[in-house]
Amino acid sequence: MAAEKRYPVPPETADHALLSREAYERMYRRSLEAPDAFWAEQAEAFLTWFETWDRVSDNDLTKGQIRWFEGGKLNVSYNCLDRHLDTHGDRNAIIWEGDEPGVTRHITYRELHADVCRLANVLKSRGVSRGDRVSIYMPMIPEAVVAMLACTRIGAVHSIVFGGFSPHALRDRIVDADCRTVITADQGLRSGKPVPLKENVDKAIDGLDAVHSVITVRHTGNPVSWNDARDIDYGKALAAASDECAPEAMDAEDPLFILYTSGSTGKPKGVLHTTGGYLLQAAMTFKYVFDYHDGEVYWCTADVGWITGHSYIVYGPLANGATSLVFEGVPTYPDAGRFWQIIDDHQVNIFYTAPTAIRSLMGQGEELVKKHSRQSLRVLGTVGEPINPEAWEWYYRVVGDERCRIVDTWWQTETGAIMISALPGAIDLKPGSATLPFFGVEPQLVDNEGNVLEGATEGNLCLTQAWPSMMRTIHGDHERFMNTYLTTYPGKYFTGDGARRDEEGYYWITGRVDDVLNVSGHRMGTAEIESALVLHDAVAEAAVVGYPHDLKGQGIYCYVTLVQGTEPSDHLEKELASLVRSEIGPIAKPDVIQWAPGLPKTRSGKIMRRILRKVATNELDSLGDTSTLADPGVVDDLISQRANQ
Ligand code: 6R9
Repeated sequence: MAAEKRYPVPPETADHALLSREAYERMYRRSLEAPDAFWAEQAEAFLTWFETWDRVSDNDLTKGQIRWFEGGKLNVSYNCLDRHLDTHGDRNAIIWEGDEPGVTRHITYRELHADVCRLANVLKSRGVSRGDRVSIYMPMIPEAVVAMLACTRIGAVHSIVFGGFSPHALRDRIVDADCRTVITADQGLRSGKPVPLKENVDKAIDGLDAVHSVITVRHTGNPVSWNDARDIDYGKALAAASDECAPEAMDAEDPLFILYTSGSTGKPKGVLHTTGGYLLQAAMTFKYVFDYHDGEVYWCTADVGWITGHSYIVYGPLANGATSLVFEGVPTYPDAGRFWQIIDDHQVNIFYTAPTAIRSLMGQGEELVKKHSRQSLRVLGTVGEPINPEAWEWYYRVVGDERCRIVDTWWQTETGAIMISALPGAIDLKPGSATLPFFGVEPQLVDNEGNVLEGATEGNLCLTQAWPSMMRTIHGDHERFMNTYLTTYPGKYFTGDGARRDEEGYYWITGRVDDVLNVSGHRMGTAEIESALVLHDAVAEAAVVGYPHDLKGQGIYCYVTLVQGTEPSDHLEKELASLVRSEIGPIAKPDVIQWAPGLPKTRSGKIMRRILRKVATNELDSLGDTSTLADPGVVDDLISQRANQ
């Protein structure tokens, strides 16, 4: 292996940063040696509590019991809004940049607070109260943030569904979480094209009588169908509502939100996060990982439909009183210089995006970047998938002018907050490595039998200690929570990722070791895509694997076996692609559909995905042992079929 590149912390960065190397090491040690004392101090420092907790932690991973700050009372919207009003009520909480360049809005903390109270009152007037679930299906507009915070104000539990999901996927999530209220917009906008959100909601809740209220923001203003008994116009309702609403005092362990994410089997899981621990760790990681200094402008390009949007567009930044930029559009509209234009227009200091965006913009050349100044930038972050060193170097050299620190942040929907990342003033960078664990995080690498691997090595990534923002359960299915995360290696949380650790203890995430794909930073279960494909009458069986894709990180490769007597055709291929689109959404569109006369199976009928992955990547010399196959001839057919396609 070539010598690893290293970018030490420049002395001037270290001088200006919140945490030095020495402070990081001291705090990290304390977080593991005296976790309760450490987290109690942080909880005091970062959050405002109405009442203090009875006990800092009460965890037992073998039972799937995770409790932090129980008995402590607080309110998330109070922490994100009210407590900032005296000192910086007139600071922008949100700078909104619309899909169309030049369309912007600035919303101060005071204004956001007033709208959150108004919407909270509207929700109350519809009978929504503590513990009720509310589905949010919105474009990236400030009202999405208002909707989230209004739920937290009254103790309702939000369940955000990404606006790119299909009506079918939305319906499943509404039903699973038993949401009776939906907050949406008439339409979203992406690259000038409308996204029919209200129409999708109407389809999703058709026949679901339990849904009593659909609150719709007029965003594009285009006509949408309306049901007076159920539909509420957001603008009109807020105009008539009071801007005062006392925050509910929630227990630290009361549910805050449910967010669905894909696993290796079955339907998406409703990951449940609770109030105190989640908010604490979102706030604390935001401040330290991005080295946030009071008054800076911060921009995360994620969507609030993903965990990154929850923790690092809304809760982390607002709990710190920061200005968070919310962007409705896409990186390439009207051209691939849009990000850099926005950074200059709004003088963004901290920028957080995904490797897939970096790779696609890298392909457009340096000119589009260089024509914008980007002088305001100080810290650059990445998240969502491993970043290849070439993309890292480009981000560092071209976007950051070799001046900005890069934080490659590894974490998951389930972890709630960043777990492994550099800290700008404390940790030397190595391109492609997420570097070192955050406070309270004790990573461990284990082999497939669960043996703990020491020193420089590679293995399955586990976390041994519970942390405050850890998911508490899967909504409605605690057993599945245990089986997915806590029983593979008993007593530890298993991440589903593989990782390498080098001599200096730096972590290099190698990607998923289970049947979860990561396509452009979006998580998808192979099983979900397979279930969609087999809904087609012509399909007997389907198996889906990932393969390396230059831009998306991974592409979706589908093997499809047709029922007897059905012939493959381009038409059928299109039908299958559109079936997946309507079942899940455009993000799950197959990249390759290969017709397979049969699938490689063991004698017990288990599909051997290892072989399918090899065929997909054309690594035919290393198919491995095929002797356990029920019918080894299947593999030859797949290989010749692949060559003919
Ligand atoms: C935050 C988020 C989680 C999965 C995770 C891993 C991959 C995320 C990464 C990364 C390498 C990083 N992942 N960040 N891999 N380096 N910096 O993305 O949550 O959507 O739940 O995905 O994403 O495979 O297990 P989520």
